[in-house]
Amino acid sequence: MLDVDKWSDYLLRAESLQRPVAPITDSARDLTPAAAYDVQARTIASKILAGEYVVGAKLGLTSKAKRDAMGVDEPVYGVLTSGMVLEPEEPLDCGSLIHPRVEPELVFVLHDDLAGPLVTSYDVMDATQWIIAGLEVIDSRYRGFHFTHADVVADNTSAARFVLGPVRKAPFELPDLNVLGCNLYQDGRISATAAGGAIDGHPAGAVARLANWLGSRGSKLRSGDIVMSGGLTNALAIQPGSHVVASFAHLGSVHLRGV
Ligand code: OOG
Ligand code: MG
Repeated sequence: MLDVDKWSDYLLRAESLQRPVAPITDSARDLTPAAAYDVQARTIASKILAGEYVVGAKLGLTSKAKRDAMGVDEPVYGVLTSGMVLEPEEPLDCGSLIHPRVEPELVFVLHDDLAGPLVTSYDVMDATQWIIAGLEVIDSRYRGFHFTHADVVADNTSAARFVLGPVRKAPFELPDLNVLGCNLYQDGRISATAAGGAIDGHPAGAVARLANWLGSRGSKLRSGDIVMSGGLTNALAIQPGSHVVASFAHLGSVHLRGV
């Protein structure tokens, strides 16, 4: 049996000391996906004991761009907590992180619970109050962002910070999310472009898969949850002095400045 507490503490220590560690699977070859989600849950429980609270959920590796970049070919699910929230215009303190990267995401804010099984993308759109542009800051606790699927699950899918853009739109105010475009800029230069269709099977389909997966574990997405549907493009490294902007059709621009 995997020592869940030990490996969760291993990752929590890497996070608090900002010192990256070797993948768990280097030593614990028996880290199954199920055990990896147990490690993740233990890490979230520790953060809650320390005063944080859950604000939503995230999907990762839902786009081909991200899966190809990270060398992991299956989506992952993680938990968003209050300690990850950056206020608009709040700079990113790079010194509090290991090797942060930033990626543009379509974010869903729910006004109804979504409990699997059988949740469809239509159910997701019905349960969505707002769609918002977001930038997610990921910060793998593993050296060089090298990990297997199970490792990144245990590491709460590299979740570190996120910021939401200034514009909220109800789903009916937007075109099909598959054709909603995003330009990603670093220091004033275009870095990548994508549309919502970069997320496999539609961004709402990805959220539906998350709701169904949570349902299979006796859990659900809740009214008020913030749900990040996954990086549309590969992530950009951010350092003190760098400035990342994601400019979305209909949803305005979301900025992040590294300090
Ligand atoms: C894993 C997290 C992936 C996304 O949106 O694809 C993720 C990583 O790339 O470190 O958040
Ligand atoms: Mg992400």
